Amino acid sequence: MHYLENRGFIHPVASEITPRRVYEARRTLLKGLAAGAAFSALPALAQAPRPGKLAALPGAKSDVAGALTMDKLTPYGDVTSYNNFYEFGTDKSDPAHNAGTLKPRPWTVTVEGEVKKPGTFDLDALMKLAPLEERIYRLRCVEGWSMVIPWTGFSLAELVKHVEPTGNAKFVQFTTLADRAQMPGIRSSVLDWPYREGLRLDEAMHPLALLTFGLYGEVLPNQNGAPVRVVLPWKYGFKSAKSIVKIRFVEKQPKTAWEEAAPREYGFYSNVNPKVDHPRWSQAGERRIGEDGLFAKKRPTLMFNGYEAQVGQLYAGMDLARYY
Ligand SMILES: Nc1nc2c(c(=O)[nH]1)N[C@H]1C(S)=C(S)[C@@H](COP(=O)(O)O)O[C@H]1N2
Ligand SMILES: [Mo]
Repeated sequence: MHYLENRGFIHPVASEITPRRVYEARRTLLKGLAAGAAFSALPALAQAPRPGKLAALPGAKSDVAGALTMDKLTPYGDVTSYNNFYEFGTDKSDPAHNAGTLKPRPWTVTVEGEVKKPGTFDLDALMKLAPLEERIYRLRCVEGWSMVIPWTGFSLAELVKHVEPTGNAKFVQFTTLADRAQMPGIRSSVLDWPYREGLRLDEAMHPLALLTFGLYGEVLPNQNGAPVRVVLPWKYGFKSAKSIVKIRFVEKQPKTAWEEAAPREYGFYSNVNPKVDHPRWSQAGERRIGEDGLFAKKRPTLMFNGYEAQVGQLYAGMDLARYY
């Protein structure tokens, strides 16, 4: 597979992982000091897992995302060590350190509300609803950094069609796990738990919206939202809810956890838009994790994160400054 170069050596012996990664990190640091150059924005943690450790997932390559497969992949070590998953703490390194307590199996996802076929899916049943595909998507965090990740899953639309929304279903709400026993970050009141997100029904039906079970050809690492999350590449990263336990079809636009926390800063739509700034910072540019150093000039952020040709029609005629 073409991302092998990013995966380093395959199936390392366990004892070799940490010393080698520590060594590499130290070497990078020394090189940076010697040259007076900017370091790689975020050095990977020695503890980060690497491919070969988790169960493999099949998935035929899909180019539903089109041209963006030209982007260089973000190294696995960065994808799995620099995370936002506040249920495990608010520092970028917290999820990789703390998410070992998450139990991704057994797991169920309950589908309810305005559907003809509500029910509770066991994870394996859910994964069998459609063939798994591998899709390379960019993920652009609202904080101004981005990654390029090979995800495994299938279009959320497959699940939506399966449960048959009623005529009253206009929106979809996602609720994620909030279990104090598994998630140390729940003790903090940084957000009102559980983490909730939402989409308009037509957004949820868009083929780019991915119900995601894996990355880099393996099941999702806990810190990336095991065992099931969504990935919505044209929206800011926080819309891509991790560790989903409930999907509810509703008539009225549901409130999201981020809207409740800071309504002026985080709207329901949260489409990536370089022309609409966050109240406290510009959204015009971004830093690609693993590629752009801390002091490098930011690269321009693209409308809808580069997926405008695919999703622009969903928002035709809407004032995107008002519906941010
Ligand atoms: N349940 C839950 N989902 C979440 C978050 C979170 O804190 N809790 N953070 C979001 C944010 S802000 C981002 S940028 C992405 C990060 O996904 P990644 O760590 O897999 O790159 O997850 C999103 N999903
Ligand atoms: Mo984010």
